[in-house]
Amino acid sequence: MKRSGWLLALAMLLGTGACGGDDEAVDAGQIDAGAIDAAAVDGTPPDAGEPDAEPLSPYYHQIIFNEVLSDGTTDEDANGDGTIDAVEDEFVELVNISAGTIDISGWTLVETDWNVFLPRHTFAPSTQLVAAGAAVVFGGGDPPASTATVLYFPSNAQDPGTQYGLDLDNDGDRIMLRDGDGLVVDELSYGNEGGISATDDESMTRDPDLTGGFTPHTQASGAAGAIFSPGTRVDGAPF
Ligand SMILES: [Ca+2]
Ligand SMILES: [Ca+2]
Ligand SMILES: [Ca+2]
Ligand SMILES: [Ca+2]
Repeated sequence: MKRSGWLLALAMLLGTGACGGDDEAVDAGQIDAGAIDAAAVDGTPPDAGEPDAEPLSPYYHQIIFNEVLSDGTTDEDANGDGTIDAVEDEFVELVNISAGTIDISGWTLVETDWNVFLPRHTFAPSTQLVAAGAAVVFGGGDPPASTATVLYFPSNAQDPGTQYGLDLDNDGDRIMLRDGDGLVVDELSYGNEGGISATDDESMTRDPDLTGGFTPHTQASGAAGAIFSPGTRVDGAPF
């Protein structure tokens, strides 16, 4: 098969031409060829879209998704940088629910409806998440400074194809946290990817924090009308 045909076939396999439907509609020409070539070399199969199809990390569910804002077009500024931005204010909030500090250096966040091979964020060397600590990754912008227990990051993939930040589609997506070996630590599907319902104008959060199922943030116990709580519990208390 000619290279152009091979790329087209792979693009179709990845569903890259059919993603979006909201503000993150993309052009198939933005597929990261380097990432695809690397994936082909190491034999990583295209994602089958089945939650349990991938091997699990020894850290499976020791760090979990606790809150996700896929709709960056809310009436508030999630990352606190003074600008409400559909891409930059999206976020995922991860919490270490194990008993000890976990080194998350080289771990990645991946969304799977566009390009499973292209991490939206890779945690830098020497990144340690303490027990009960949170790590919040925003789509971009200028997040708050990290503290001893809450780490804040803008998504950092250094590639033109990552212009959509975390690329959390409003109508549905499947996101994964992978360890340094690429093994699944936690995953979350919402909206048209199955799993929990997608929400507009507010985040999806566990109620109660850490242990409960996901619900729209304003409906979580203690929210008091808050539409999200990146880096804190629903009621604003620290983890
Ligand atoms: Ca979005
Ligand atoms: Ca902002
Ligand atoms: Ca996506
Ligand atoms: Ca929260």
